[in-house]
Amino acid sequence: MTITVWGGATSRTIRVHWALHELGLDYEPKLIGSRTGETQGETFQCLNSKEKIPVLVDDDFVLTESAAIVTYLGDKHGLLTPTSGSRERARYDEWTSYILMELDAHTLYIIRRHNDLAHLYGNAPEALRAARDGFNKQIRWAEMKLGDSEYALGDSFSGVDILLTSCLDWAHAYDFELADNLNEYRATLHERPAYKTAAALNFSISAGA
Ligand SMILES: N[C@@H](CCC(=O)N[C@@H](CS)C(=O)NCC(=O)O)C(=O)O
Repeated sequence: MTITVWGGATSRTIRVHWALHELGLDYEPKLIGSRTGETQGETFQCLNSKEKIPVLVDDDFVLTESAAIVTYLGDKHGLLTPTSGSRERARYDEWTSYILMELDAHTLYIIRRHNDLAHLYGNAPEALRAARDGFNKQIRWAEMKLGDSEYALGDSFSGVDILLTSCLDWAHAYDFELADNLNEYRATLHERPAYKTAAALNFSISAGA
Protein backbone atom coordinates (compact mmCIF):
# COMPACT_ATOMS: atom_id res chain seq x y z
CA MET A 1 0.00 0.00 0.00
CA THR A 2 1.56 3.31 -1.02
CA ILE A 3 0.39 6.85 -0.53
CA THR A 4 1.50 9.75 -2.70
CA VAL A 5 0.58 13.40 -2.26
CA TRP A 6 0.95 15.85 -5.10
CA GLY A 7 1.35 19.51 -4.28
CA GLY A 8 3.08 21.90 -1.93
CA ALA A 9 3.50 25.55 -1.00
CA THR A 10 -0.15 26.53 -0.56
CA SER A 11 -2.78 26.81 2.18
CA ARG A 12 -4.71 23.98 0.54
CA THR A 13 -1.80 21.55 0.22
CA ILE A 14 -0.62 21.90 3.82
CA ARG A 15 -3.98 20.47 4.94
CA VAL A 16 -3.14 17.09 3.45
CA HIS A 17 0.50 16.99 4.60
CA TRP A 18 -0.59 17.95 8.13
CA ALA A 19 -3.31 15.26 8.26
CA LEU A 20 -0.86 12.57 7.14
CA HIS A 21 1.67 13.67 9.77
CA GLU A 22 -1.01 13.65 12.50
CA LEU A 23 -1.86 10.10 11.46
CA GLY A 24 1.81 9.08 11.39
CA LEU A 25 1.53 7.63 7.89
CA ASP A 26 4.48 7.22 5.54
CA TYR A 27 3.95 8.70 2.11
CA GLU A 28 5.74 10.06 -0.89
CA PRO A 29 5.43 13.85 -1.29
CA LYS A 30 5.56 15.10 -4.86
CA LEU A 31 5.99 18.78 -4.15
CA ILE A 32 4.82 20.39 -7.34
CA GLY A 33 3.74 24.03 -7.06
CA SER A 34 0.65 25.77 -8.39
CA ARG A 35 1.09 27.98 -11.45
CA THR A 36 4.51 26.57 -12.20
CA GLY A 37 3.25 24.63 -15.21
CA GLU A 38 3.71 21.34 -13.32
CA THR A 39 -0.05 20.85 -12.93
CA GLN A 40 -0.26 20.84 -16.73
CA GLY A 41 2.10 17.90 -17.15
CA GLU A 42 0.65 14.79 -18.78
CA THR A 43 1.02 12.55 -15.70
CA PHE A 44 -0.63 15.07 -13.42
CA GLN A 45 -3.47 15.83 -15.85
CA CYS A 46 -4.31 12.12 -15.92
CA LEU A 47 -4.69 12.25 -12.11
CA ASN A 48 -6.64 15.49 -11.97
CA SER A 49 -8.13 17.08 -15.07
CA LYS A 50 -8.95 20.13 -12.90
CA GLU A 51 -5.15 20.74 -12.97
CA LYS A 52 -5.19 21.60 -9.26
CA ILE A 53 -3.29 20.54 -6.18
CA PRO A 54 -3.51 18.80 -3.74
CA VAL A 55 -4.14 15.28 -5.02
CA LEU A 56 -3.91 12.12 -2.92
CA VAL A 57 -3.13 8.74 -4.47
CA ASP A 58 -3.82 5.94 -1.98
CA ASP A 59 -2.77 2.74 -3.73
CA ASP A 60 -5.05 2.81 -6.82
CA PHE A 61 -7.48 5.38 -5.37
CA VAL A 62 -7.14 8.98 -6.57
CA LEU A 63 -8.80 11.75 -4.55
CA THR A 64 -8.88 15.52 -5.12
CA GLU A 65 -10.15 18.40 -2.92
CA SER A 66 -8.22 19.11 0.26
CA ALA A 67 -11.16 18.83 2.69
CA ALA A 68 -12.37 15.57 1.15
CA ILE A 69 -8.84 14.17 1.44
CA VAL A 70 -8.49 15.16 5.13
CA THR A 71 -11.90 13.63 5.92
CA TYR A 72 -11.18 10.44 3.96
CA LEU A 73 -7.87 9.94 5.76
CA GLY A 74 -9.49 10.59 9.14
CA ASP A 75 -12.39 8.20 8.49
CA LYS A 76 -10.11 5.52 7.13
CA HIS A 77 -7.71 5.62 10.05
CA GLY A 78 -10.26 6.30 12.81
CA LEU A 79 -8.82 9.66 13.88
CA LEU A 80 -9.46 13.33 13.03
CA THR A 81 -13.19 12.78 12.27
CA PRO A 82 -16.23 12.01 14.47
CA THR A 83 -18.32 8.93 13.64
CA SER A 84 -20.65 9.25 10.69
CA GLY A 85 -24.30 9.84 11.73
CA SER A 86 -23.39 11.40 15.09
CA ARG A 87 -24.20 14.96 16.11
CA GLU A 88 -20.45 15.56 16.43
CA ARG A 89 -20.11 14.57 12.77
CA ALA A 90 -22.86 17.01 11.84
CA ARG A 91 -20.86 19.74 13.63
CA TYR A 92 -17.70 18.63 11.79
CA ASP A 93 -19.58 18.93 8.47
CA GLU A 94 -21.02 22.30 9.47
CA TRP A 95 -17.55 23.67 10.25
CA THR A 96 -16.08 22.16 7.10
CA SER A 97 -18.74 23.63 4.80
CA TYR A 98 -18.40 27.01 6.48
CA ILE A 99 -14.61 27.05 6.21
CA LEU A 100 -14.59 26.01 2.56
CA MET A 101 -17.34 28.35 1.41
CA GLU A 102 -17.30 31.39 3.66
CA LEU A 103 -13.60 31.65 4.48
CA ASP A 104 -11.82 29.93 1.58
CA ALA A 105 -13.83 30.22 -1.65
CA HIS A 106 -15.99 33.31 -1.12
CA THR A 107 -13.51 35.60 0.55
CA LEU A 108 -9.81 34.60 0.79
CA TYR A 109 -9.67 33.08 -2.67
CA ILE A 110 -11.47 36.09 -4.17
CA ILE A 111 -8.71 38.25 -2.70
CA ARG A 112 -6.10 35.94 -4.20
CA ARG A 113 -7.79 36.05 -7.62
CA HIS A 114 -8.08 39.81 -7.84
CA ASN A 115 -4.88 40.70 -6.06
CA ASP A 116 -1.97 38.25 -6.51
CA LEU A 117 -3.56 36.78 -9.64
CA ALA A 118 -5.01 39.99 -11.10
CA HIS A 119 -2.93 39.43 -14.25
CA LEU A 120 -5.14 36.39 -14.89
CA TYR A 121 -8.51 37.30 -13.34
CA GLY A 122 -8.49 41.08 -13.66
CA ASN A 123 -8.42 44.00 -11.26
CA ALA A 124 -11.65 44.23 -9.33
CA PRO A 125 -11.39 46.73 -6.45
CA GLU A 126 -15.09 46.39 -5.55
CA ALA A 127 -14.80 42.62 -5.35
CA LEU A 128 -11.68 42.96 -3.18
CA ARG A 129 -13.43 45.34 -0.81
CA ALA A 130 -16.48 43.11 -0.58
CA ALA A 131 -14.31 40.05 0.03
CA ARG A 132 -12.44 41.75 2.89
CA ASP A 133 -15.73 42.92 4.46
CA GLY A 134 -17.17 39.46 3.89
CA PHE A 135 -14.28 37.74 5.64
CA ASN A 136 -14.48 40.12 8.60
CA LYS A 137 -18.18 39.37 8.93
CA GLN A 138 -17.96 35.60 8.47
CA ILE A 139 -15.00 35.08 10.79
CA ARG A 140 -17.12 36.28 13.70
CA TRP A 141 -18.95 32.95 13.66
CA ALA A 142 -15.68 31.06 14.23
CA GLU A 143 -14.63 33.55 16.90
CA MET A 144 -17.90 33.06 18.77
CA LYS A 145 -18.13 29.26 18.32
CA LEU A 146 -14.53 28.68 19.34
CA GLY A 147 -14.69 30.83 22.47
CA ASP A 148 -11.90 29.68 24.79
CA SER A 149 -11.76 26.11 23.47
CA GLU A 150 -8.49 24.63 22.38
CA TYR A 151 -10.13 22.85 19.44
CA ALA A 152 -13.01 23.74 17.12
CA LEU A 153 -15.04 20.66 18.12
CA GLY A 154 -14.36 21.16 21.81
CA ASP A 155 -12.41 18.35 23.44
CA SER A 156 -10.33 16.84 20.72
CA PHE A 157 -8.23 17.77 17.73
CA SER A 158 -9.95 17.09 14.38
CA GLY A 159 -9.76 17.76 10.67
CA VAL A 160 -11.66 21.00 11.31
CA ASP A 161 -8.62 22.35 13.16
CA ILE A 162 -6.44 21.62 10.15
CA LEU A 163 -8.81 23.39 7.76
CA LEU A 164 -9.49 26.33 10.08
CA THR A 165 -5.83 26.95 10.93
CA SER A 166 -4.92 26.94 7.22
CA CYS A 167 -7.50 29.69 6.57
CA LEU A 168 -6.52 31.72 9.65
CA ASP A 169 -2.87 31.59 8.56
CA TRP A 170 -3.92 32.63 5.06
CA ALA A 171 -5.94 35.55 6.51
CA HIS A 172 -2.98 36.54 8.69
CA ALA A 173 -0.79 36.63 5.58
CA TYR A 174 -3.38 38.99 4.03
CA ASP A 175 -3.10 41.34 7.03
CA PHE A 176 -6.50 40.61 8.58
CA GLU A 177 -6.67 41.45 12.27
CA LEU A 178 -7.87 38.30 13.95
CA ALA A 179 -9.48 38.23 17.39
CA ASP A 180 -7.28 37.27 20.35
CA ASN A 181 -8.90 33.86 20.80
CA LEU A 182 -8.26 33.00 17.13
CA ASN A 183 -4.62 34.05 17.40
CA GLU A 184 -4.18 32.00 20.58
CA TYR A 185 -5.81 29.03 18.87
CA ARG A 186 -3.43 29.34 15.89
CA ALA A 187 -0.40 29.65 18.13
CA THR A 188 -1.38 26.52 20.09
CA LEU A 189 -1.93 24.48 16.93
CA HIS A 190 1.37 25.66 15.45
CA GLU A 191 3.08 23.95 18.39
CA ARG A 192 1.90 20.51 17.30
CA PRO A 193 4.87 18.44 16.08
CA ALA A 194 2.83 17.20 13.09
CA TYR A 195 2.08 20.77 12.05
CA LYS A 196 5.72 21.78 12.30
CA THR A 197 6.98 18.90 10.18
CA ALA A 198 4.21 19.28 7.62
CA ALA A 199 4.71 23.06 7.34
CA ALA A 200 8.47 22.67 6.88
CA LEU A 201 7.83 20.17 4.09
CA ASN A 202 4.94 22.03 2.44
CA PHE A 203 6.72 25.37 2.40
CA SER A 204 10.08 23.97 1.33
CA ILE A 205 9.09 24.95 -2.20
CA SER A 206 7.58 28.27 -3.22
CA ALA A 207 4.31 28.75 -5.08
CA GLY A 208 4.45 29.94 -8.67
CA ALA A 209 3.47 33.45 -9.70
N1 LIG B 1 -10.99 23.32 -3.75
C1 LIG B 1 -9.65 22.87 -4.04
C2 LIG B 1 -8.82 24.05 -4.53
C3 LIG B 1 -7.52 23.59 -5.13
C4 LIG B 1 -6.79 24.75 -5.77
O1 LIG B 1 -7.39 25.75 -6.23
N2 LIG B 1 -5.48 24.60 -5.83
C5 LIG B 1 -4.65 25.65 -6.43
C6 LIG B 1 -3.46 25.91 -5.52
S1 LIG B 1 -4.01 26.36 -3.91
C7 LIG B 1 -4.10 25.13 -7.75
O2 LIG B 1 -3.73 23.98 -7.84
N3 LIG B 1 -4.07 25.92 -8.82
C8 LIG B 1 -3.59 25.33 -10.08
C9 LIG B 1 -2.53 25.94 -10.73
O3 LIG B 1 -2.66 27.06 -10.59
O4 LIG B 1 -1.60 25.44 -11.36
C10 LIG B 1 -9.03 22.22 -2.80
O5 LIG B 1 -9.32 22.66 -1.68
O6 LIG B 1 -8.27 21.25 -2.94
